[in-house]
Amino acid sequence: MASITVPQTSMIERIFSIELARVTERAAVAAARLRGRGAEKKSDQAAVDAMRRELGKLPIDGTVVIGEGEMDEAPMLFIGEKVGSMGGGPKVDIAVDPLEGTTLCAKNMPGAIATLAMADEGALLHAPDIYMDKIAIGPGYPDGVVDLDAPTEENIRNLAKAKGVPTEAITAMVLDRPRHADIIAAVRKAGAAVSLISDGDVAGVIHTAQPDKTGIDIYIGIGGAPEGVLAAAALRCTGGQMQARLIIDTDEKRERTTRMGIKDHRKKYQIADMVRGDCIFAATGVTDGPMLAGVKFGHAVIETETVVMRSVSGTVRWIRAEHRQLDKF
Ligand code: VTB
Repeated sequence: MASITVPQTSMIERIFSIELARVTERAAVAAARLRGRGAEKKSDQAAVDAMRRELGKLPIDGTVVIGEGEMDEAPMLFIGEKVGSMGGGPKVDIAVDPLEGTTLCAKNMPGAIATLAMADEGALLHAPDIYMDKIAIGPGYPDGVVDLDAPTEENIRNLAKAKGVPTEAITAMVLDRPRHADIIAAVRKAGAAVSLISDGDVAGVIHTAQPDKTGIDIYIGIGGAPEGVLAAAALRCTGGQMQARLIIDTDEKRERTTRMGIKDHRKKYQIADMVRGDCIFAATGVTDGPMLAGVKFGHAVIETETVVMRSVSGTVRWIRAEHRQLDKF
């Protein structure tokens, strides 16, 4: 009988996709216990603790490259921290945002998630915790249909043309910040609609991957650079286009960026520059949102909803889990 040889790395990677769901599930449940209590720091800490504990159980030799901050400012899941139980296990880069949308969680508003991405060692952009200019669209468009450096109105018109719809049928998602006043005005001037979010631009970018479900065609604006790398990992799995550039406007940020090993401070990143190789992305809902349901605490069951994506196959799995050993959470 012919034997089937499964390449070891892809086998390991397949197994990890469900393992990563466990990690984000635990972080989401820990944060969700503190939903709506106005406790941003506490809920973030609970998610960090849970995520770190679960990552510690994985047979990996992992390094946090996107984390809670630099070593001196974050006691846990800091950039450079080693995670995983195995010295001899696969060497991987880990990007985490244990609670993306701390304010959303504190106010029990839609869209808080627990999220992480994993890729081969050296594959993820080591982004400093500064702002990043971002533009993203979903799959199925010719390369370059929108451009980070093109005027917003032009991007909207080109996207509408490529989609075969009038600009009135396009919706752009934008973080609701005063710094985006010009972008918002330009989107509306082009005839398109703006969907504003108060936080959570990892999910914001991912919305563009499923425009029929979310109603979002394009994501535009300035958000966190770490969130940008996580979003790029998701789009690497679903397909789609994203361009980004770090915003380095002080000497201090210049120094931090250089310390992260980034030489070209003006580089316009494409997805493949932020995630150089295959990756797995996972996210679990903390509060109810358009993408993921939040954690539900029942009498005997805790329910979670998680999405896990693999770039190797492009598979996107939606995992609704019922957890019964409540003492473990
Ligand atoms: C975004 C968003 C985050 O920060 O990256 C945003 O995804 C950008 O920073 O959820 P400002 O809040 O300073 O505009 C968050 O809102 C919070 O980390």
